Amino acid sequence: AVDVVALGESMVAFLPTRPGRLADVPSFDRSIGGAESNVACALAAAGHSARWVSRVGADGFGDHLLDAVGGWGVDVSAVRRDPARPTGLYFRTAGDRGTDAHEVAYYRAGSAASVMGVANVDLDAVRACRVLHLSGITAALSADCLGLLRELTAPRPGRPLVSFDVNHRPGLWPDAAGPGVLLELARGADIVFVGEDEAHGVWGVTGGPEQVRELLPEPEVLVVKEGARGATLFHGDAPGVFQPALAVDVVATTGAGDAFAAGFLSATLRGLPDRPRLRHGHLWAAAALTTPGDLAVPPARDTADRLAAVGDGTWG
Ligand code: KDG
Repeated sequence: AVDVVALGESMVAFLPTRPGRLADVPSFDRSIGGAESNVACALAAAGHSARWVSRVGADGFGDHLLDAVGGWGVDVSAVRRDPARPTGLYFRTAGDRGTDAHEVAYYRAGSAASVMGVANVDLDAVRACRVLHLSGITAALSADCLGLLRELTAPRPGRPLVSFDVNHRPGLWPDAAGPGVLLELARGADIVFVGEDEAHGVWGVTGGPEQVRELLPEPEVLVVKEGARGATLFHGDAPGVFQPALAVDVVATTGAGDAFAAGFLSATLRGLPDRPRLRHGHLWAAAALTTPGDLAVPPARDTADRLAAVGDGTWG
């Protein structure tokens, strides 16, 4: 069994060569994106064994995704090629400072990954891991994709630890089902990541992290991310543990949540206690926040361990 399996759609991403509206940007640089493969790539770069499970088209963009994700050291042998459907793409714009409001244009409806389901995914390859990482993006892609997530989050003897990043993407949901479905899936997971703002937007939670925990008491571990401020971890019945984030000069926020999840899961795989798990999440997120693309090489393990061990005064 590998340490981690991440299942979800990845896309060839086109990042703007200059700030501006989608209507005006003249050229884009090719990159890759995909919340779940971002997590797999970061974990593989840090020395964990990681497998990405998905579908891509039998096209050049599919070749590129396999090369690029495989190039991070991730096992892509369970990714299936679809001769009839294309690889998904997306284009992103940036504001003047890179971090300002940006537009995202997806070209992924009817993509190879959008037809993933229990019938065409190698479930043994998905389950043969210590941690299975999923996200709410997949739930929005199609009824088959949602069925697959329901199957993977259902209770089952010997199930790997299921990690679920809510990742609510309002533009992807074809109807009003998102909030209920995301809550149901999160309740079936062992480790859940959700932004405080996200919980406000999707579930109408009005209070802080404690209110999110009240709505989601089931997962053994719930991490409520409070943006640049920090994150609160709830573990079992214990009160929440708040850990401030690092103050960094943000270059691009895309992929920071994935990096946080990867850092947290790395520490989880290593059996580290809760506060270092949060600190590794923040350290890996800091690397992604200061990098333009969706993906960043995580800090080296000894460096991260040293930084995670410094006193509360420095962190807080
Ligand atoms: O978390 C980053 C992702 O949002 C990005 O890589 C693209 O997977 C993506 C999506 O569906 O938005």
